[in-house]
Amino acid sequence: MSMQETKSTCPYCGVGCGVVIEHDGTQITGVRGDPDHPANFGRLCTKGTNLHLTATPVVIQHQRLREPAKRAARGATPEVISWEQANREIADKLLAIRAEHGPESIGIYISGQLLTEDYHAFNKLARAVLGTPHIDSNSRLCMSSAVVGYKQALGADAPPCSYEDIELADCILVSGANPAWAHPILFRRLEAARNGKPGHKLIVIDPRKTETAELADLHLQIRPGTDVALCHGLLHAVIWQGWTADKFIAQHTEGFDALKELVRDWAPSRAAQVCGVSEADIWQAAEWFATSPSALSLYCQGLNQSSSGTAKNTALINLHLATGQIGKPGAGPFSLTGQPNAMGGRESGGMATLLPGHRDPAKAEDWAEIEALWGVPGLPGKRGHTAVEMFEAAARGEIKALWIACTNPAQSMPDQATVRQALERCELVVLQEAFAHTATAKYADYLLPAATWGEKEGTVTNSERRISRVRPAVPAAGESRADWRIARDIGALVDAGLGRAPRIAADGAEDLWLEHRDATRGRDLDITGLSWATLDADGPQQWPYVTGSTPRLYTDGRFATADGRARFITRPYQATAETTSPQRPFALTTGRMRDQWHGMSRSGSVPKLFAHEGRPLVRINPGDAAAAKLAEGELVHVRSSRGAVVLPIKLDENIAPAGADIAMHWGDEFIGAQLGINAVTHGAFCPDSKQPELKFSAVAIEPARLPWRLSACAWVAPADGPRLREQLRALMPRFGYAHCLPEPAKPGHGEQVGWAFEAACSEVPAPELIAELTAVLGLTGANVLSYADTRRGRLRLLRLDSGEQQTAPLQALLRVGQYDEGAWLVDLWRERSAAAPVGRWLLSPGAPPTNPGASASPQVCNCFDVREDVIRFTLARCSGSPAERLAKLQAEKRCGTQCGSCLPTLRRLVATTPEEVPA
Ligand SMILES: Nc1nc2c(c(=O)[nH]1)N[C@H]1C(S)=C(S)[C@@H](COP(=O)(O)OP(=O)(O)OC[C@H]3O[C@@H](n4cnc5c(=O)[nH]c(N)nc54)[C@H](O)[C@@H]3O)O[C@H]1N2
Ligand SMILES: Nc1nc2c(c(=O)[nH]1)N[C@H]1C(S)=C(S)[C@@H](COP(=O)(O)OP(=O)(O)OC[C@H]3O[C@@H](n4cnc5c(=O)[nH]c(N)nc54)[C@H](O)[C@@H]3O)O[C@H]1N2
Ligand code: SF4
Ligand SMILES: [Mo]
Repeated sequence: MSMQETKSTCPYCGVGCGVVIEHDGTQITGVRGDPDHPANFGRLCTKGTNLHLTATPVVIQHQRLREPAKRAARGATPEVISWEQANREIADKLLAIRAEHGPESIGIYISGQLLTEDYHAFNKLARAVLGTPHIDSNSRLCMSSAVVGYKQALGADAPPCSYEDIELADCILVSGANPAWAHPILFRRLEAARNGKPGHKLIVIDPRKTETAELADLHLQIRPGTDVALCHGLLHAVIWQGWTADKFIAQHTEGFDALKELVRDWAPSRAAQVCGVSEADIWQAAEWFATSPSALSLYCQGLNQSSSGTAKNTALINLHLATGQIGKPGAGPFSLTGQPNAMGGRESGGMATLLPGHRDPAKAEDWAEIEALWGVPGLPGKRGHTAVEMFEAAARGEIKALWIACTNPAQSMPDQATVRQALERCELVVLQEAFAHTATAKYADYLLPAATWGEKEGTVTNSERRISRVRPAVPAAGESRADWRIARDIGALVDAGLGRAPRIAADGAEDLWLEHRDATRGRDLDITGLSWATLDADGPQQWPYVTGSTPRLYTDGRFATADGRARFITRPYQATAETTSPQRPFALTTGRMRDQWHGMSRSGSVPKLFAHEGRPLVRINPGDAAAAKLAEGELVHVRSSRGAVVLPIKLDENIAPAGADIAMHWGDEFIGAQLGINAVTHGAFCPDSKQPELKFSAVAIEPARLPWRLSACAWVAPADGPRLREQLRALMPRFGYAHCLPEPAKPGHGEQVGWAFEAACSEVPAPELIAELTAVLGLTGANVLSYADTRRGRLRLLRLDSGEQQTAPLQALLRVGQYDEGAWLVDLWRERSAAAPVGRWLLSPGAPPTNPGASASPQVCNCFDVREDVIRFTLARCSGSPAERLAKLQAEKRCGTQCGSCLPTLRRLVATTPEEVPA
């Protein structure tokens, strides 16, 4: 078939980049940035650039969920069933549970990665069809503090800014966000904007020294959780210096006097002490923010995921209001959205604390309006359980049925012990998923295959309120169906069972969107002037859209409150829900890796995305490690009062003393720890937003004492990869520590995929385990080299690649030993270095004096596979200013010239690699 192109959006982050999908009508073959899309103008980050690799035939066949399936009993292997059977049985079970325990025994848990049309269908399914108020979304873990912050201060949940404000701002304050990794295309825009603007100021507030902080003129490395104290200190400085916008305050705001009263006690000296930063830095930040012609703030989970998440948001908005840095080009409080359509979920009201069109379930008149719009009387009339509350209610046995779509709560929710208990206790767990192997899938009674990126039709809204069309390029994989359709079809059977006409009548994405559009009439997000045809013809548009797109809100100083005045919110600083103690002295934060997405169901299907810092680790400050006598690479228990994970230690200067950091991505798909990283975190949440404090847990970090190490690795043909992965993964729970990760293919070795299984245990692994691994790796027969020292528990089984003996690398290996004994073989395998030169070491204890695999230097540029050692070597010969040296490096090695995700690292390497002056 001929090549075709379809415009859509990237399914990862809330930047909402436009993509052009290249395909032949049946298979996706490539992807590139959409040059016409105003979010990215053709650029994509590493994750977006590799999207087509998540839709290859091998991934579709082995990693997608393609057919409806049912478990006869918990723990049993799911059996494929027809859609008809699945829909009928699920509807019957929901009806039975509803009849016996009432509608409130059903909970729906959905996702900011659904399209607006899916959200709308699920909202009706919950509130109109099933009659339960309990519908919430993973946006509760993500954006709810931002939502409530905006509503309290400005009157509506509406980010007032546009991406172009990044180019227009004179001062940018990034707080609790690491856009260099989490919103890379916006960070590219920020970098470019700074280049063109002498005197531009960038302030970063983050307890970690991130790649975002590296670019900053001023990094306030605060103690985690102290943002409110810092903002109060900044405001105190602003007032003291007379930098307040008095006319603006008088004309357009309410409540400044009460706030002034509160921040009087927050002199920068006191804030500096509480936050652990210098007083001078607070004065400096206040000056830049208040006196720059325009100041923009960008913020994300460092503020939102907190037991005072709303107060952190409003304290920052207070600064904007007090200085008049809002409603004008280049200024305003700009909440970065996490997921691609968290905004759409907020607009369509698919959450426990929201109703369609930014309405409020606490208001009877808002319910009445929705009843009229939907033509359904008797909607639940109250707010339902939010995410943490919903799983707690299920764990208590109050919620009997959970229908989960497009999210992986057994990985991403805090306090996994409670979440797992909830999933186990429910009578019915329905999971609607695009990928087959998520942590939650193990608990599902019914698995419903969802169509996903490249296959779905609808709309999404990005961080700047911009609505884009999502378009299908290829047919849905296998039997998978659009999310809205699955909800609608089961909803229709429930309605029939209750003897009434279907309450979700829409047939198709556009129909659903039109219903959603109606709910916005006369509201702050009114899009009644926008049509599907306009979106198709004119491209993405920003709401509100009555007569046209709206790039910026509140330009006339009128806010979305009843009286048009913004509110200063007066909230005292409060410490985190948990605090560190001598028993648990480390403040653990969790966040994102640059090249992976959440539970990695999609991004983890691309081996090359593991090349950048893709290992499970806990990072701590080298000083703390020395004091606790912990060495790099040592396995430790990271333990909170709720649970523990075992991980290798990484010493990292960028982590403050008494801090610790683990990427949020590690769950039981990739590491052996059954409950994953969120075994450790807790469900304490902000009282206003109900968003849990995922950014702070008090933990102990102690040696794990697992001296026996085992590595099992093999390169295989792509079609054999999934089998190998599944067999290795199945063995992970049998070790004290284990991970199983794909190894990016090496140039010149074709399409082979590698899987590396590394594990540790307290005693010599049992012979049965060794026998199982030997079989999984096929390490039997005449061509296997073996060495065993049973007395010392050492074992090596090796097979070389076929071909030229002198150059053949290791194809597969199994090694057992204490600690690092024989670990060099894994480097040799990974780098595909010739084994012959170290031949005599292969089967004897110890390591060769120089290990041909050990030179492996970390990958920096993912697009062109350029490594750190090559970059340093090249830079040593590049002269000139930092910018000139970077340009020369890029001209020679091309690193950082495509997606640009590695630019922050390249700049650091330029700064730390001196030019070698010829002798
Ligand atoms: N590569 C990648 N990008 C993503 C995602 C992904 O999975 N991978 N997910 C997307 C989603 S859903 C989201 S929500 C966003 C999240 O985007 P971000 O919020 O930018 O990312 P995080 O790494 O979660 O956290 C940001 C920073 O908060 C800091 N922090 C921790 N505690 C505090 C504190 O008390 N105060 C302050 N000021 N800072 C603190 C952390 O050190 C961290 O650097 O990323 C989106 N983009
Ligand atoms: N410790 C810790 N935990 C965190 C966070 C943190 O910073 N630290 N961050 C929190 C935040 S901000 C977020 S947003 C959450 C994210 O947490 P999750 O929502 O659990 O993350 P994902 O892995 O993106 O889950 C989305 C699932 O939907 C599936 N999917 C993809 N496309 C489709 C589709 O079209 N239809 C359907 N039905 N399924 C699809 C994917 O395979 C994937 O399993 O994690 C939260 N958890
Ligand atoms: S910044 Fe990257 S992950 Fe986010 S939408 Fe753009 S390409 Fe996708
Ligand atoms: Mo998120």
